[in-house]
Amino acid sequence: MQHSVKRELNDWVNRGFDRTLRLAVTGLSQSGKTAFITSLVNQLLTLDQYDNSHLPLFAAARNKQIMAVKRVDQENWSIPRFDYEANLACLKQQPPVWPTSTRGVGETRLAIRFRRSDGLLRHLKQEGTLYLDIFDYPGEWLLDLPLLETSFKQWSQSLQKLDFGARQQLAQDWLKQVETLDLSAKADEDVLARLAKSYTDYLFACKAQGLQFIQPGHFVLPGEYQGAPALQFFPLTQLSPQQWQELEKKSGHDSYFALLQKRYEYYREKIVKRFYQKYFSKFDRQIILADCLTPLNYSQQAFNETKESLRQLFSNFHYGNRTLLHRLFAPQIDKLLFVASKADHVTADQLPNLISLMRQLVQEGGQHVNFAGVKNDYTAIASIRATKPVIVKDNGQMVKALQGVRSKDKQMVTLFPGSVPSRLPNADFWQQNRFEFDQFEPLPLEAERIPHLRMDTVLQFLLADKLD
Ligand SMILES: Nc1nc2c(ncn2[C@@H]2O[C@H](COP(=O)(O)OP(=O)(O)OP(=O)(O)O)[C@@H](O)[C@H]2O)c(=O)[nH]1
Ligand SMILES: [Mg+2]
Repeated sequence: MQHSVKRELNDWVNRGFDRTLRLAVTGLSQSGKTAFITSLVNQLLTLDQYDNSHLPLFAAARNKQIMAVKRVDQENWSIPRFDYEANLACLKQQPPVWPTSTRGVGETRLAIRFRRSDGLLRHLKQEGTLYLDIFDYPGEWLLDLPLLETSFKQWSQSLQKLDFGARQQLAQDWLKQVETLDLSAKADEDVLARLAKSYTDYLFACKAQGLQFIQPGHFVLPGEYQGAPALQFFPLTQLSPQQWQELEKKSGHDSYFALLQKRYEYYREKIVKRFYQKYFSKFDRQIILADCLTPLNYSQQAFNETKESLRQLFSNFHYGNRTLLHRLFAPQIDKLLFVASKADHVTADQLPNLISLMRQLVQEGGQHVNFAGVKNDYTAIASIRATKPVIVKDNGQMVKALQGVRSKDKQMVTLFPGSVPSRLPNADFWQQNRFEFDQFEPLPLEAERIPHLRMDTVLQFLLADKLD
C-alpha cells in the first residue's frame, strides 16, 4: 500500500474510534460527588506508561493501552469549569484539607487517548480518543427532581409525614407564623418573603442535624436565584383535607393561597425543569453515590430520611420507558453503578456489610425499578482515602483497625470503627447500638496521585468497554 494511502486509511480508522461518554454523577448533598470526580480526574491524568500501579484492576491501565490523558476544552462554554485545580490544591496543602462543598455547576472533559487491545484491523495503527464528560452540581438540587411530578397540594401533604421528632421542634417558629396568616386574604409580598425566609431557616436547622430531606433544594442553595420571588413560597403542611377544599373554593387569584401555588409551579417549571433539561438530558452512564455511614452517626430519623430521599429519587430515576426522567428528557443509560462512598471509614472485613446495607437502602425504594437493558452493579469505594489499615494487638489478639488524622481534634488516632449493620437497622437496633464513625482528614498525595480505595474497579466498570 502506498504510504500516503495507508496514512489516510489510518486517519480514517482512527477517527472512527473517537467516542464520547457522558457520565452522570448522582448523589445527595455531601455524598462524595466532588471528591469522586476530583479523584477520577486525578487517577486518569496521572496514568503513566511505566507505572500504573495505582489502578491494578483497571485493565486498560494495566495493559498500558492508555497513551495520554488530558483535560480539554469542554463542549458547552457557558457552563463553569469544574475546579479540579482548586480541589487538588486543597489536597496538596500541608496538612491536606477536603475540597469545599459545591455551590454551583461545573463541567469537565477529559480526552483519553488509547490503543485498542485487539481488533479486526490489527495491522493498522489503532488509536482512538475517548472523550469523557462529567459535571458536578450541589447535591441539594437533586431533591428537586421529585417535585416535577408533584402538585403543590401533594407536596405539602407529603411533607406532613416527615413532621415529627426533631423536625417538629425545629419547625415551631415558622409554623406559628403560618398559623396567624389568613390564606384567603390578598397576598402581601413582604409577608411571603418573611415567611419563606423563616421556612428556609427551618430547612437549614434540619440540615445541621443531618436530616437529608430538604425541599425545595434551591432554598438552601439558591445560586443565581438568591432573593428571587420564585424562591419565596412554602408548603402548607398543617391543612386538613376540608381546609384545602374550602380554600380552593373561596380564595381569589391574588390571595396567599393562590400565590403560593403559582410560585411553586413557577419554581418547578422555570428552575427545576430547566436545570434537569440542561444537565440531565443526555448522559450515557450513571454512578449513584450513597453515604450510608454519616446518617448512622446522626440518628434514626436522619437514616430514615436518607432512605426516603433515595426512594423519591428512585421513583423518578428508574430506567424503564415510563419514567418521568425518560419522558421529559430521554437520557439513554446503558450502565449504572451504585457506590457506597467513604468506605475507608470501615475496615476491609466490613466492606461486604457496607455494600449489603447500601443495596438495601437503595433497593427498598427501587423494588419496582425496571433495569431493562441497563447493566448495574454495587460496590464500595473511597475516592479520597483518609485512613490507612493497620493491625493492632488487643487483649493478645490481632485485630484490624484504621489509622488517620481525626477531623475534630486533628489528632492521629488508631481505632476500630466497629461493625456496619448488613441490613437496614430497625427501632430496637437504634436503642441498643451506638455508631461512632469519626471524620478523618485526607491523606497526603503520593507522587501527585490521590490515595484511593477501589477507584480502579469503578473505572473498569465505567470505561473498559469504551477502550476496547
Ligand atoms: N473518609 C472519606 N471521606 C470522604 C470521602 N469522600 C468524601 N468524604 C467526606 O465527605 C465530605 C463531602 O464530600 P464531597 O465530595 O464534597 O460531597 P458532595 O457530594 O460533592 O457534596 P455537595 O457538593 O455538598 O453536594 C468531604 O468533605 C469529606 O469529609 C472519602 O473517600 N473518604
Ligand atoms: Mg460537591
